[in-house]
Amino acid sequence: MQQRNLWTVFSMLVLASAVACGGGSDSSSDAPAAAPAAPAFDPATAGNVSGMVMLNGELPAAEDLMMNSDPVCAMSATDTQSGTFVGSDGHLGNVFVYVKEGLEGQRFPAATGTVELNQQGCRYTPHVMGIQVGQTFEIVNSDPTLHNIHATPAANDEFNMGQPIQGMRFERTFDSVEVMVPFKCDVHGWMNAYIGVLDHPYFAVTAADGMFDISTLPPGDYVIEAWHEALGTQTQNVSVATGQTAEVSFSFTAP
Ligand SMILES: [Cu+2]
Repeated sequence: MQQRNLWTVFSMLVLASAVACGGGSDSSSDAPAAAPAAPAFDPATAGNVSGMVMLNGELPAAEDLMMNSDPVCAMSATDTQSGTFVGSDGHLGNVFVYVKEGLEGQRFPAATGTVELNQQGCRYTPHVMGIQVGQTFEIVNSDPTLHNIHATPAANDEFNMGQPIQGMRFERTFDSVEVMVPFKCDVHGWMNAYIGVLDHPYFAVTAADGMFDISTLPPGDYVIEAWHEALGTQTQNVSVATGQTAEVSFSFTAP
């Protein structure tokens, strides 16, 4: 009992000294000057960018992935089509569209919601996605087989981890802007995915109809880039005005 009281007193002393130190450092005149805060962005002044990614020519037939090397995959996969060429009626999906230039000097806190890269049916879902620097994303194995997730970034830290058991999950973040971070599975050579890492939340991935929306942008002049894993990148300049939606379209040529 006596020992417990001593611990209580000790804990209070530690707490008190921590508070005192915290308060003292603020008033120190030797403290380095903090970086100037970026001007606060008022969402009431925002505008939007929306548009479409088109494909000139015929959409290549989706590659039918051969999953025979893993009987679990061969038996359970419901979708065996590669995600590289997805689209309909001249529109292109799985294109990462984002603000490449124009937001320099502005700070946007990382989104707090966790996004998921799922391994399901021996494919990655989604095939293309975006996150912010510092934002947590979760890698999940939904299959009753071993996946080995291998990120091969250029600007961020590489990692390579096995998930042998269905239901396993782990969390990761990236520290640097990178478009795009490739992912592959070292067990199943057909599995690949791409994650765009940005220091702002202004990105989208086109669905099969090629449409995208990037909303609540500060007014300004921007370079918008569209990235496709096989067809490369294209850029467009756009001016965003308060309360307006600027239309932008991209057109890739089929291989
Ligand atoms: Cu795998």
